[in-house]
Amino acid sequence: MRALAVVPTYNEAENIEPLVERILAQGPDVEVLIVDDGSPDGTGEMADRLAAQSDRVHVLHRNGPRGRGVAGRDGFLWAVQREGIDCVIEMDGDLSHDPDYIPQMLDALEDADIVIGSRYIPSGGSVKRKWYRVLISELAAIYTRMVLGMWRIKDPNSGYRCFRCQVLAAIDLESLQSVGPSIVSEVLARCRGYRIKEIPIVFVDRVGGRSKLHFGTLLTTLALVLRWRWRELWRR
Ligand SMILES: Nc1nc2c(ncn2[C@@H]2O[C@H](COP(=O)(O)OP(=O)(O)OP(=O)(O)O)[C@@H](O)[C@H]2O)c(=O)[nH]1
Ligand SMILES: [Mg+2]
Repeated sequence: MRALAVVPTYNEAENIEPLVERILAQGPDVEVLIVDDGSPDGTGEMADRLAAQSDRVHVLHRNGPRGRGVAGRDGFLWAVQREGIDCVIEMDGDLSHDPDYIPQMLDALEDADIVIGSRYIPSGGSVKRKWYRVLISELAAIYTRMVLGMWRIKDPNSGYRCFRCQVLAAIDLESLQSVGPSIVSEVLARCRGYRIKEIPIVFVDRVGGRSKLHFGTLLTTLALVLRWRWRELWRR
């Protein structure tokens, strides 16, 4: 199975090289697309250098308004338009998502359409995270499961996931509205009806670089989840 890891980056200069190296080490059928929003710290230029060294590394430089959501969407669009990609792995560029889980994700995709790397099933978890961040994340997961009516999925806000390309091609990526990290739950909400499986992952809090997630962004995300669900029910 040919897999493409889509990694949105903004100021990940400290992380990008080891991350790409570790993704490529997962096997010859694994490629990586870095979607950079003109990072002032030079992440985009580093990505270009890595792409010059390996034909399994690709870079998409975005112009215009930046955001984790729009960058992720453009990465997915790039993947579905490219010939020969069977599945897309979505992951962060800060090494919080360990590339060593990729083979397990691809195995799990044999009898699923989407595989979620889950912190909230047995053997999953978070390390080096401050207790209040873990608590907020757990509460946000319960909220999202409840509002979306996807109670079976324990970690709906995990940004470490793998999709069969057909799924991404079918969910009308162009019409996604999220600019920021709410893209994760917006995409999931559109995947109702597909075979979704979770595998345990241990999330490691970022060591290098700085978080771009603010409390306000989190609140906006929770409000958006409610809005999408409301619209979905209204249309029925
Ligand atoms: N292209 C692009 N990527 C972004 C943008 N904002 C964040 N990212 C990337 O999205 C991923 C997740 O962002 P983080 O800042 O780590 O947010 P988080 O993982 O939710 O929060 P932390 O736990 O604090 O790290 C990282 O790879 C970021 O570099 C953006 O505006 N544009
Ligand atoms: Mg992070």
